[in-house]
Amino acid sequence: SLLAAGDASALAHLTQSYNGDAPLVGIIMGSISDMPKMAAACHVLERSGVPFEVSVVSAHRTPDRMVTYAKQAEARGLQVLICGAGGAAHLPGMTAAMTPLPVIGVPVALSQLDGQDSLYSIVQMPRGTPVATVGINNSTNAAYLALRILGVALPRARHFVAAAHEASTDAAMQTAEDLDRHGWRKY
Ligand code: RP5
Repeated sequence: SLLAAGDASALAHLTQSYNGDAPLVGIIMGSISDMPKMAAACHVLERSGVPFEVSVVSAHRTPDRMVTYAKQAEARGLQVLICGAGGAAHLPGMTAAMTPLPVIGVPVALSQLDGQDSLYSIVQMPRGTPVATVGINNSTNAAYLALRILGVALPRARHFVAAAHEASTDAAMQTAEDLDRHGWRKY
């Protein structure tokens, strides 16, 4: 098990895979307090039908667990990692340093600095060890980016992304029709 002795058993339920098959996407976050912001990624992946797992892994509270997770990720069959962290957000960069898999970072906003600290920590990786960084608290985009990466070789992921984009286009045009009803739209 990836759960180190001493990890709160309350976290155990988070280390599980969804949708039955071996997970292709691994979602990790520095603290259970990140979960409200990371849940959106889980919901997108759940809807896509692409198997994923979610777990709490902290770079400073459980560094050995982070090393184990990152180093075993590829052999365990994961293909993309999503890492959410707040403050001095070193989890995504440290993870990227220990795996060749693509790593997507989600800056989580804490009460200080509005998440700009997390954003800068994650996006400013030195050359050679990139973390694909999405917007502050935007784990939705992290999930869609993971699906786009998987979509290169996985039709199910590609089709889900295309359908989701089509739905967002329909919703935008529906809004435009609302404007038409008022006679406000000129383009
Ligand atoms: C980071 O510290 C976590 O990613 C979280 O965003 C932040 C605060 O953690 P808690 O003190 O709420 O556990 O490592």
